[in-house]
Amino acid sequence: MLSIAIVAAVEPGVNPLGLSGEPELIFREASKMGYDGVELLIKDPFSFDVDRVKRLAEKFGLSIPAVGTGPTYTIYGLSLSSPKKRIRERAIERIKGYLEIGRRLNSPVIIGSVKGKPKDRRRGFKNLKSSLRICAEYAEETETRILIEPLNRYESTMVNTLKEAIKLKNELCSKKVGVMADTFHMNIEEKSIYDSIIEADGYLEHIHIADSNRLAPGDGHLDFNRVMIALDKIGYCSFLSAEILPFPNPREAAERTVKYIKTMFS
Ligand code: LER
Ligand code: MN
Repeated sequence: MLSIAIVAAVEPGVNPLGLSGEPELIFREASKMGYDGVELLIKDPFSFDVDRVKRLAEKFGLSIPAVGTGPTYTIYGLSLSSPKKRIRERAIERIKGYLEIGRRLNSPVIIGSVKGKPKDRRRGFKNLKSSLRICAEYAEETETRILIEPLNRYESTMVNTLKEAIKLKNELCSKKVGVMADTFHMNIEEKSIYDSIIEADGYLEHIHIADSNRLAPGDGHLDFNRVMIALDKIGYCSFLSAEILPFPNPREAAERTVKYIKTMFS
């Protein structure tokens, strides 16, 4: 059975692809709209009020299917592939902070933008791999999970396709590392979104959904019917998490998404 979540930021100063604002309001609205979960995009893993969102998730009967780490790179400029050792160390420290949150919420931690965009790709990839080994060890110690998310080439030069994510996952040889997808990035990088989903059979643990232009599903030219058929073929039964531009406004985009996707569930 598929579930649907909306990405949300509850700290000030985060530009979310989804909802943003006061946590109680977000959880209340998401449950009223018919969502099953709220995926948290977190800016500061060290000051984040985990107990509060845990209480709210319980109060409104919602899951927290994943924790996003993007601001580590997009706000603080830290990446796991940086040529500078100190930058990588700081990025790793933050990811450990996110994994602590993941442990308390029982949610996997997404490794997306924090993979970075180093000029020297070969060296960057070596650095990324050694940083991820440290993160994976910490995930093993804390019984948490890391999900590698391929992004489009304009946002990261490290891991752009599902195939690359699966290869990296296998090379890391850790039971605590998995793979996720994002239909917006796939539309730019994959030969076929639908075939790539089928080829990722047995690997996909989480999915971000947005249309071709990152608007709400249905507002672009992706064929979500075919996405659903491909997901059904591989028996995917986890979350579809809407990571969408807040247009025409955050609430309307979130409402349109849940309505559109739920008609497909049936
Ligand atoms: C950024 O475009 C994105 O898709 C995020 O999920 C990655 O951190
Ligand atoms: Mn994403």
